[in-house]
Amino acid sequence: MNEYGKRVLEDVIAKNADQSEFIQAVREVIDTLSPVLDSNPNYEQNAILERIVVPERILIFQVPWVDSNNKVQVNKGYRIQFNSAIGPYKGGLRFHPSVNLSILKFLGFEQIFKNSLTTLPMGGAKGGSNFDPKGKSDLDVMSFCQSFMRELYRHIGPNIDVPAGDIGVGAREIGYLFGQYKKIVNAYEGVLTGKNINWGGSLIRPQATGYGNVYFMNEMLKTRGESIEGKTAMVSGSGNVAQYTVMKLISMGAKVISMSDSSGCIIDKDGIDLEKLDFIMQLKNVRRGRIREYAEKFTGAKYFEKQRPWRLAKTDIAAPSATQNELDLDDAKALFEGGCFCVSEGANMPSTSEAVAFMQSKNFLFGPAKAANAGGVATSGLEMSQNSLRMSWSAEDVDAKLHGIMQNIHAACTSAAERFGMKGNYVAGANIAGFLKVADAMVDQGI
Ligand code: NDP
Ligand code: 2IT
Repeated sequence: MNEYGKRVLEDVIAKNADQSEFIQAVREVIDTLSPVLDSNPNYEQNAILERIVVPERILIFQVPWVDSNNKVQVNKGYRIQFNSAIGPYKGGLRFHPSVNLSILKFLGFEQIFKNSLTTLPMGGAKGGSNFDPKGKSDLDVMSFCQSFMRELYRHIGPNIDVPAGDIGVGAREIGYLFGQYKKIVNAYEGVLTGKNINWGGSLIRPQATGYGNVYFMNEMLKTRGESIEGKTAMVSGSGNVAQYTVMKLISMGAKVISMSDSSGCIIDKDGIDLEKLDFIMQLKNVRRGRIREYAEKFTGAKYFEKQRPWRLAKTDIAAPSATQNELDLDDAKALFEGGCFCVSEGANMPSTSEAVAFMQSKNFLFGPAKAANAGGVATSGLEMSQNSLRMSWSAEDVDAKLHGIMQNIHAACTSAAERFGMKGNYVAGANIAGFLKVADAMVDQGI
């Protein structure tokens, strides 16, 4: 590892010893940047690494709200404004009981490079709360969102910081957050993305992360003369990203055999078709039920409590689309044994470092999250443009732009990896291509 990189990494580890996810994300980036740092002493002279690993601003605030039993509840709210070198802060909000500083810092850090890869002018941010929307009534969720926004509004704005969804934050939550922001600032502006299409959202934004990941996967497969058509595919998760990943995989001719939630997973050897996917979308988006019900409804499918899909069947390709570190070394080994050769990350950092190293050693086509799932935030960027223009583009238009962006990201990763002697390494390619644009902007803008 480059000496400068090593020094900064050691400092990050020493100062954030309890933040394992954040350290995991920083280690991977600094590790792959070695050849860039070797050939550009300018970055060390400008302390670019020291500055890029520290958020420009961290906001932590109290979120008190009254639940439907008239009981006062208190949650913790966060917004990490990580880097604004190439545009206003941009990134999702996650509502999940596991949310803490380490998880939000890893997500915000990765968002810097992901947003840079999209080629759109967006800095990196992430936020959220340890609030758990699961099992809560719409009124409880609204009450929480309103309180969350009562503090957050003063720190965000269409040219300052534009939050969006992530785990536990979908169209419902964005609606309540937007409604409260609008009331407080008395302005109708594009301060959040992922809005409903009827009041300022972009067509294809709900589909974008999943569709984008499949477009990216297809680009990787093309480099080996392969395609999605006829492949068996495994997907994890059953939320926004997973649903539209499955939809696009089906439409491109794959047979998808798995999905999951935080309670367990289903394997359907007959394949999940569009009708079965519609059942899942109703189940998850409307009834907010558990994936277990899928196996009760469709004979031929089996439910595995507290398990992840990777070791339970053979597959050609896989798209982990639930959460971080959900695919470990043993999972990667099982995938390899089963003939899998392509993994594209829909979720953020779903593969452990050991799993990534193993898959790369076996010559997998491995699409890292920063590149593979960038279609979501890219389409958020397109939503921001439409809001600024006071226009809305057709679904075909947005989908074509998304497809083009994913092809460009694939090309940028490929050429950056090649330029620095790591041909075929999409992890290095994504980190380097994402970093260069941000680092050069930081140098240009001074301290
Ligand atoms: P959703 O909340 O819509 O869905 C999350 C899914 O993952 C659910 O099926 C959920 O299960 C499952 N899940 C959540 N946490 C865990 C856990 N700890 N263990 C096992 N399963 C879990 O979120 P999204 O689909 O939006 O997000 C999924 C991933 O994609 C995240 O990593 C997110 O950061 C990433 N991502 C999202 C983007 C977006 O635009 N939404 C863009 C880019 C990346 P359950 O139903 O039980 O809660
Ligand atoms: O991880 C991500 O890229 C997201 N959750 C989407 C962020 C966004 O601003 O659309």
